[in-house]
Amino acid sequence: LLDISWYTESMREGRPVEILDRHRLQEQQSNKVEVVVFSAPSYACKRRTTLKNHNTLLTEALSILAESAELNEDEGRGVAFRRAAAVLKCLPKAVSSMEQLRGLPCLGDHSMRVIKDILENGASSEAESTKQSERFKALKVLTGIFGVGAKTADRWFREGIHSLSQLQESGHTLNQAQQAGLQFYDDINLPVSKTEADAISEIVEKAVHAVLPGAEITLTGGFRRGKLTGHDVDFLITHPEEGKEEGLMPKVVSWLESQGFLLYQKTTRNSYLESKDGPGRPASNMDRFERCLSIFKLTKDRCVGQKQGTKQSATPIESHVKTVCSLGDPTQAKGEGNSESLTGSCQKTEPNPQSHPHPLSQIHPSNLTLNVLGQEKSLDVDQAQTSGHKPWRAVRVDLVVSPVSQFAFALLGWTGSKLFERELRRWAGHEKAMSLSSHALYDNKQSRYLRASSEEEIFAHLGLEYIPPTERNA
Ligand code: DCT
Ligand code: MG
Repeated sequence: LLDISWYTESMREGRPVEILDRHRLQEQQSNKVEVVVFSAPSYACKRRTTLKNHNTLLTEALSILAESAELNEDEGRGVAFRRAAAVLKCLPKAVSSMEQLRGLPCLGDHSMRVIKDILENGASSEAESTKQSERFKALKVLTGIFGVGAKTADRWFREGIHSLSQLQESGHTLNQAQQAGLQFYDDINLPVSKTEADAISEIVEKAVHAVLPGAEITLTGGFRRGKLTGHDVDFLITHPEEGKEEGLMPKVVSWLESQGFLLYQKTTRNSYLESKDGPGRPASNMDRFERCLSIFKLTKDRCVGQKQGTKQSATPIESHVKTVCSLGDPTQAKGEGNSESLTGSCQKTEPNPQSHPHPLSQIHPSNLTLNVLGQEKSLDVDQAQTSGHKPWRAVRVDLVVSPVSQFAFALLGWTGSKLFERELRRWAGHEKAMSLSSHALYDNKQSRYLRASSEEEIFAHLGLEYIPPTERNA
């Protein structure tokens, strides 16, 4: 077999392929082990990456290092580790020797060292010590708060804040998102299941169709790629008639609010104008649609009922409304703005007054304030975390509205994975002199926008073979 240190040394000096091939030939001639050498295109958007990963030990270690780099705001290093992990994710088999990797792109010295450590010792000492480090652990806890990014977490960490309780004791003023993030911390850090995503889909569909019949809703993000869990649920909304989608988000949001489905929401208006913004800012496109970052209140019976196939007598929407109603006293919410519409909708849609008392009636009274649609500030984390008993959970939901003319770009952009998207844009820019965003594709050579009404057309414009969503899990 090959001498690994000789091999990595050669790799580092950038002269290995020919020599190695000759070496391998000699091996084969002398009837030694035949080595499967992997190869793959260097752009992740040219690879088919399903959820079947044969190298989880390697990719998990590299992902920890990527995460750590990202938490330290070292984007370059983060991307390098993400690329290394991604190339291993698409391999048809588990890697068993360093030699098999020599045909693969995206594996730098550092990633190679990590892989070698795992192949030789069963684990990466660097990934392990990163996981154990006080800084990494604290930054993970702090960025687990919705609305807290790496920068804020780092500032707090340097002030000696390493935990949620230290944050609460610190007296820092939190913005609304962060307050909600803290209040629903446990739920938000609990993976969302596909069943729960489907239940949310039903609610979103109901809301959208109530305010704009004919509008179309698509589940995007990880769930569209076939993932069974996610950290949130992402939706893209459009209407087949251009312009009909304008002003849709505020209406959807107030419908959802009136039904008691929102614990928190922040809507940002569409700020993309083709003529004005042009193709020049493709990387900063993610927040330029009409977009709503929200936290949904999902009653558990909706999902339990679906899972066990024992559908409740009430429709899902009705049973949710019932739950909200069973909180009873609307004066609880007085002065918080949403109580009136909440009560009103309850009275209208209460489906079955004879039904069993809802389990919510057993909940501790202090939790009732949670019903006030995220406006209530009195709860602390401990109180919010009586989640064992509460019959609902908080779920992060992202809603995006796109005009139908941009829909294909938005769909491609919001399906992910993040690395797949990054690589698509890199391919477009570096190989095709085009700028791809979630709004449009601009051809710099022809100085014009390339239209598309499907993802397939965009891949074709980019000169790429079409990769379906389930194979974009890079
Ligand atoms: N996206 C992107 N660049 C970003 C953020 C998001 O390209 N900076 C795209 C890719 C995925 C999609 O938006 C949804 O984002 P997430 O929900 O963060 O990703 P996900 O793949 O859905 O992950 P999860 O399953 O954990 O929700
Ligand atoms: Mg998602």
